[in-house]
Amino acid sequence: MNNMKKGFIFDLDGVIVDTAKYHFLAWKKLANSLGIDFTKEENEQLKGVSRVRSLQKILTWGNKSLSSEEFTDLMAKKNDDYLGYIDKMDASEVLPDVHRVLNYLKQKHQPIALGSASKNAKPILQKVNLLSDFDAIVDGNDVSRAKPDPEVFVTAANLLKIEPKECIVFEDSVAGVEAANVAGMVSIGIGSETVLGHADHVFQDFTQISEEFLNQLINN
Ligand code: B16
Ligand code: MG
Repeated sequence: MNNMKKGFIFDLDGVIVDTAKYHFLAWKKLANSLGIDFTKEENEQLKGVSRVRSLQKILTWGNKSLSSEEFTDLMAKKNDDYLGYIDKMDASEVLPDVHRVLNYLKQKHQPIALGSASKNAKPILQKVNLLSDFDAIVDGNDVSRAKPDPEVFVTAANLLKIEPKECIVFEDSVAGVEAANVAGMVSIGIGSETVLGHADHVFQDFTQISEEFLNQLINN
């Protein structure tokens, strides 16, 4: 049976494009300027969480407190630095086999949404030429509660008019997999099994995701 419709929701950073590495570079530079350092492991906690929450975490790690003015200035500084990387992006930065998976789902008439914490999601999709591939886009400008709260994915499901339990989420972050699980959706971790062991399925990247597996998701 191929006439069933599921809601396929994709995270952006670290799933569609490897902007996670740019967030890391920009946060690291900012933290270092404050005399704070953090590890790759700690960086996992910054993935999928909002800009505000990320800076709060970094300040906690460095045992530092700032005035609200300084806090706002630093967030702007980090974003400017990050946008410098984004500006140079083009379609070649779409991660391997993302086009194949999106095209297959489209061919099977499956609704597709973006569910990202990033306030820069739309300009990034535009840069890599994927803006028109999504039936719905929910990003950091549309939600008030950051992952692991499920708001971003539940909002995407509503826009697609698909029940949350009929939705499948592709996520690279600990917080995002947790959000999908809380929403009652099928969670697919993209990355390492060690980090994303709480997902229903984990794949290193989209090259590992077969059409057979996608058919199972559609038909189950
Ligand atoms: P921005 P995702 C998230 O995007 C990133 O993983 C996270 O590292 C970042 O802090 C957050 O977006 C906010 O991004 O500063 O661009 O608004 O993974 O949910 O697509
Ligand atoms: Mg992500």
